[in-house]
Amino acid sequence: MDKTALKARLRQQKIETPSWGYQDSGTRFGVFAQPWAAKTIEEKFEDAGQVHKYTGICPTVALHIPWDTCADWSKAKAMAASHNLTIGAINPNVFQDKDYQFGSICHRDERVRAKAIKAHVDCIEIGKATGSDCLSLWFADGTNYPGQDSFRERKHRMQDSLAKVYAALPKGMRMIVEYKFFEPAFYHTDIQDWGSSLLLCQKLGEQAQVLVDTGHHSQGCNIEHIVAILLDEGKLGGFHFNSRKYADDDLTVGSLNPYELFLIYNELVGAEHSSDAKVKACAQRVAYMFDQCHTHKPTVEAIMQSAIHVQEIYAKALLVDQAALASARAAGDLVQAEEVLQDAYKSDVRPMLAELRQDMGLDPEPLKAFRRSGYLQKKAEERQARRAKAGQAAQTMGAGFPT
Ligand code: PSV
Ligand code: MN
Repeated sequence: MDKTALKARLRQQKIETPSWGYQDSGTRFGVFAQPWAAKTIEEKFEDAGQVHKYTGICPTVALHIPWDTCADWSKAKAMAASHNLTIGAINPNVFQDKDYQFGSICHRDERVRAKAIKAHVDCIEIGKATGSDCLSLWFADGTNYPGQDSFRERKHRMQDSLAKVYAALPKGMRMIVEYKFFEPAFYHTDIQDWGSSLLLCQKLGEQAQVLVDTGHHSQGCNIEHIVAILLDEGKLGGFHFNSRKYADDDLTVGSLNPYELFLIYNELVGAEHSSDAKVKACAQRVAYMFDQCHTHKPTVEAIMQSAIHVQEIYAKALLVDQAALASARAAGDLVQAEEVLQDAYKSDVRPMLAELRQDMGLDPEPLKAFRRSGYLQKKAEERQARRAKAGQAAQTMGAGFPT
C-alpha cells in the first residue's frame, strides 16, 4: 500500500475511550488516588477531549451507568460536544448493586431480573438522549459452587431477559455482548466464551453482536482466530482493548503482547476489503474501545499512549502485503507467508505517523506535547480546589508517582 493510501486509511481509524479510564481505579486490594483524576462526567469529557485533541483518533467516549451520572442526559450530548466529542457505547452496570450478588438477568428471582432488565432499558433511553448507537453489555452473572443453580435454567433466563432488552432497542442501535471466562464468579460464568455470546446474539437478531475484550481469555487462547470466525459470521461487534499477562489485568494495550494485537488487526484489515459484503460491512462497523485500569500510570497519559500504540499496530497491519501473503499460502510456503507478516510488523511506522499528524494539524509527538501543556498539573490544582470547597479530602499520590 502506498503512503497516500496508507494515510487515507489511517485517517478513518477511530478508537473510543472509556469514561471510567479517567477516574481513579485500583484492584480489590486498594484504589490509588491521582490528584487530577476525573470524578464528574464533565471532568471525564474534559480529559477525553485532551486525548482526542492530541491524537486525533479518539472522538467518542463510552459511558458506564451508574458510574457516570448526569442530572439531565439530554444535556450530556452538548457537554461532550463542547470538548469535540460524541457519546459512544452505553454500558449498563448490573454487577455492583447488592441485589445482583447472585446474578442480574440470570437471577432465580424474577424481581431481580426485572430490575436488571429495567436498568438496561433505562440505558437505552440514555443512549437515545445522548445520541449513542451502541448498548454494550457485560454480565458478572455466574456461580461460585457446584450445585448452586441450574446452568440450563440460567441460560433460559439470560435468553429471555436479553430478548426483552433487545425488543426495546431502537432501529440503528446495536447491542454488543461481551464474554469473560471467569471473575467475579469462579465456578461458572453465564457468558463464558465467544461461542456462548454468539449463540445468544444469533437468537436475538441482527442488532446483536459479540464484543471481544482482549483480557477475557484463558492463557494461550488464539484471539485472532476468534476474531476471524466472528468476522466471517458478520457478528463481530467490537473490542475492549487492554493487555494482560495473567488474568483480566487491564493493562495498557500493546504493553505485553503487541504481536498478538498485530495479528488481530491483520484479520480485521483482511476483512475490511473482503469480497464478501457481509464480512466487509461487519469489519467496517467494528467498535474499537479501550477497557483499561490505570492504577499506576497517570490516567490521561495512559489512554493517549494506548491510542498511539493501536494506531501504530493498525498501520503495520495495513502494510501487510496481502497479495504476497495469498501467493505464499497458495504455494504452501510457510516461511514466506510468515516473512510477509514479520516484514510488516518490523516496519517503523513512527515517521509516517508523525507526518500524518502534521497533515492533520496535530503535534507529531502527542505525548510530549501533552506533557508540555501542563494539563495534569493544572487539573490537579483545579480539581483539588473544587473538592476542598465541597469539603472532600485531598487526593495525594504514592511516593514515586511521576509529577
Ligand atoms: C469486566 O471485566 C469488564 O471487562 C466489562 O467490560 C466491564 O464493563 C468493565 O470490565 C469494567 O471495567
Ligand atoms: Mn471489558
